[in-house]
Amino acid sequence: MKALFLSDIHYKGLDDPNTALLLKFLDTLQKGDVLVIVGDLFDLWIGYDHVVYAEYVPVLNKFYELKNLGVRVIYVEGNHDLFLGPFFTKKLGVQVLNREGLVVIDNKKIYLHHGDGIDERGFLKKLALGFFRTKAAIVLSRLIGPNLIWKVGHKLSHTSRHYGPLVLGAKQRYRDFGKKILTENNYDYFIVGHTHIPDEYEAAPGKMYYNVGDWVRNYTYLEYQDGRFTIKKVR
Ligand SMILES: [Mn+2]
Repeated sequence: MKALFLSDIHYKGLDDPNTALLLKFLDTLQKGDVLVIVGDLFDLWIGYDHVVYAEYVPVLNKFYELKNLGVRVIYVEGNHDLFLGPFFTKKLGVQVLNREGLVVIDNKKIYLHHGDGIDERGFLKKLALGFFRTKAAIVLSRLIGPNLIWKVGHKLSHTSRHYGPLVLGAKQRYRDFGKKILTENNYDYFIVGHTHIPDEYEAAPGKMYYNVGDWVRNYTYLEYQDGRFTIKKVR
């Protein structure tokens, strides 16, 4: 049994150069394996109960295949992919977590967190990030409709796509955050994304912190196999 952890692919649709790479990667999963999306797999997903974005059909079909194959899929909503349920939960059999939550894989207690909200500076940014996860945001997205969301959302996402150097000290603050969660609770692992910077850190004896990285610059993922975690490169 293996578990693969992916984060911040920021998949944009059929013209995305990572399309073949992503589909091939998902094909490596076998019955009994676990796939964990640590958020922002999609560059834009604001979910509706019965409508999906046409550009994502091949990837969604892959999720459907994984369900039928007997792969357990866990999806932590990021700040670019929101309101995945009930399509993902009911139709694709995916366990969806709203930004963070505890899962048990191979008897190990793993706390998953997309990573937004840990190091955001400024009141307005915090307020905006918080708002996106509320019921009011769902109602608003229903009013706006998927066509306009796709058009405007992608424009906004592109302009915010300049992943500059991390705010000074952010790497340490992420580690500190993970360490706090790990030491205050009886968890074994803290796994996060969002910064796009892969990282590995022993927060306390036997308690590990991992940042999964991204497929924008680093092309990394985290693999769990035979009781060991390893950060690997997809290409
Ligand atoms: Mn993110």
